[in-house]
Amino acid sequence: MGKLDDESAAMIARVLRALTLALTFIALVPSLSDAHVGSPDVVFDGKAGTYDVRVIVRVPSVVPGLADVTVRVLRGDERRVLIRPVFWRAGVAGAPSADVATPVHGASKLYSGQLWLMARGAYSVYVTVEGAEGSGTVAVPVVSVATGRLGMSTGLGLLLAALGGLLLAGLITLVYAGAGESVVEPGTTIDPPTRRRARLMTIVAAPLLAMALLGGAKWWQSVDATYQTRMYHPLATRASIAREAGRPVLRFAVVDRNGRDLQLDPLVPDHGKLMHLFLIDSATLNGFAHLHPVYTGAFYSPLPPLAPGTYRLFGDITFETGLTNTLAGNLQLTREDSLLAASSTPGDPDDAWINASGAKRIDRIATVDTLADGSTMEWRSDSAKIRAGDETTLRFRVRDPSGTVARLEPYLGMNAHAVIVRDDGSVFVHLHPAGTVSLTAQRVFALRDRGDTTTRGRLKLGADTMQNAMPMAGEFSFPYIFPRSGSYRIWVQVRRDGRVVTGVFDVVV
Ligand SMILES: [Cu+2]
Repeated sequence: MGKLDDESAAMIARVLRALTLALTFIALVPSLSDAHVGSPDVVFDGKAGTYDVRVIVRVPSVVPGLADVTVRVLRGDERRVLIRPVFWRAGVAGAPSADVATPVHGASKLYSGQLWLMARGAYSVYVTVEGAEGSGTVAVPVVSVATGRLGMSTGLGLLLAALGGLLLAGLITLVYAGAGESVVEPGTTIDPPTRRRARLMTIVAAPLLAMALLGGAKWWQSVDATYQTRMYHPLATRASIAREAGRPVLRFAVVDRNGRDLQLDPLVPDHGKLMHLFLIDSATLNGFAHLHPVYTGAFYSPLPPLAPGTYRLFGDITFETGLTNTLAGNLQLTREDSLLAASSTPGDPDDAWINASGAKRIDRIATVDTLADGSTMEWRSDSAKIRAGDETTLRFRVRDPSGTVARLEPYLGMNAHAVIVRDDGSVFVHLHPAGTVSLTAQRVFALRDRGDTTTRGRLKLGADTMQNAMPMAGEFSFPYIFPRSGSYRIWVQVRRDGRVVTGVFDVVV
């Protein structure tokens, strides 16, 4: 290859400089992360057929992205474990085939695997256990949303820019050589007209290549912009107190950018309620209410008797697609509202509230809280300190005033509910003994698989059959992964003798 003459070299250098600048700019776009009521890991304790399993799904922050799935067989003689991602609209029929989860080296009865979540929306991870007792499958609902954007490190950006520049220089050199050297016999020198032609070709080709490159950059920027508009953003809400016949009524609505009420997509009841709304005093964490508002364009509930102050609101809802969401908001309670609410009656028989400080959790020693009806709730010791990011099992036992383990009545279809909040409000989760998953979302998936939808894709839900009157054990546990370290308060609710009682505990993770 002949030497490039000075003019072409200077031009190529200019193009390269501009190109490096453009590529560096693209590489340096900051990565965004979105604040959410952050407890993204999914933990499920339950049965796959006859096998007891714990399933943990660590969802990716980007879509498409890889979800990490861990399956622990707690009881049963398994031979192998299969995992499969099912998208709500595609159903089992449209889902990719199952992957065999690999046994985790050095651990028994523990399996792991990765699944691609390709689309945004409600997914279910189908876990199948095969073994001596046949085969059993359970669906673990997972919400697939993009909460983040993967950024490129400056180093990698510069390296790619340099490599791209090299490629472009190579291309330009190829054009120059193709129009010049390649048309003359080997060993002979290029005559001036051919050289002029080659130079001309290069001068024409360089801006064309640069334009192709800029076009590529533009395309990528538009892909990125679309991705960002479709990233998960918490829905904006407005909470206020209205008066109805002299009584304070809490109004909670989803609003658009201009502050106008927004109608929600069709919801399905979870444990027979469209919303499970929690009010938590943000200053002291002492005031706590668990309410079930009615929905008529906005959510309404009589205000429970809480002390004046600023409250954080967390409202759990489930959409027909099986997608779950927590609406977050703030509410200022004045002294007058609080006084008027003192004599209010609950809007729903399952509403409950408490105004109490927590019992401090001391490691390795059981922590006991006395409940409103004289019974006690004990947080049973486990061997080690609770660590952020590790799976933990929170075990509780309720004893009646005489000291024997209490029989519980089902509260919202289950023997116990727990709410965990980080003291700054940045983490909120509503737990059941089955974990973080919404049992309604699980049911929605089962019904969709059976084909119980209308022609327009709407779901036909029968009466809620979750409620039953069977007495339940006074011992229960919640599987959970604390997302990060900090101070947390835990409210544990059970029903005894027709009354909902709440235990309050504090823990530092
Ligand atoms: Cu509830």
